[in-house]
Amino acid sequence: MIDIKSAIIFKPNFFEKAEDIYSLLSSSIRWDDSMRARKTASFGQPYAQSEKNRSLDPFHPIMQELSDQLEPVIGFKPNNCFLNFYEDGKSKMGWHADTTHFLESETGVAILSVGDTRIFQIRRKKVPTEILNYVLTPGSLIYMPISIQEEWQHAIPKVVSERGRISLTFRQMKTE
Ligand SMILES: O=C(O)CCC(=O)C(=O)O
Repeated sequence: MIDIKSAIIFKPNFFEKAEDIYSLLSSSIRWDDSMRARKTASFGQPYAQSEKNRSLDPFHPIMQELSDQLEPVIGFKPNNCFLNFYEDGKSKMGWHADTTHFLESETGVAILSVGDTRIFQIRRKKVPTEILNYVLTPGSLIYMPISIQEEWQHAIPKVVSERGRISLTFRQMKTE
């Protein structure tokens, strides 16, 4: 069984200028608003099945800068940056585990936060009352290795807030 607390990397103050990055991304990205729960955007190597047949924009310079900062901490070079824009506290992400077969082995997902603070919850699939809470303040990093996805789910619940949050999620997708 995986020791979840040591598998996860959590750094509340990982990067600077989170407020500037939030302003830049919220105003300058072409957001996909086809989903009700939140807006999304994807850069680099295609991420979702629906993106496989089109080429995405390369990383914005700020994504590249953050990716370079992540590399020594997570041990691999991300090639996709998938953004989630939660415009206010009603916007959320439900319980799920990530699909891992399209990720390079021995990698995972690194999540950087800008904007308003949200709680990141992780629960054991077999014991859903066993929940860990991580407070994702602006400038924070949380990293989940692939290995936890089989036994654990995660979610971003609704909160009471008028303010928005953007997560920048970095992955290394298989390229063939
Ligand atoms: O926005 C977040 O922090 C959650 C991202 C997430 O759950 C995911 O990428 O699987």
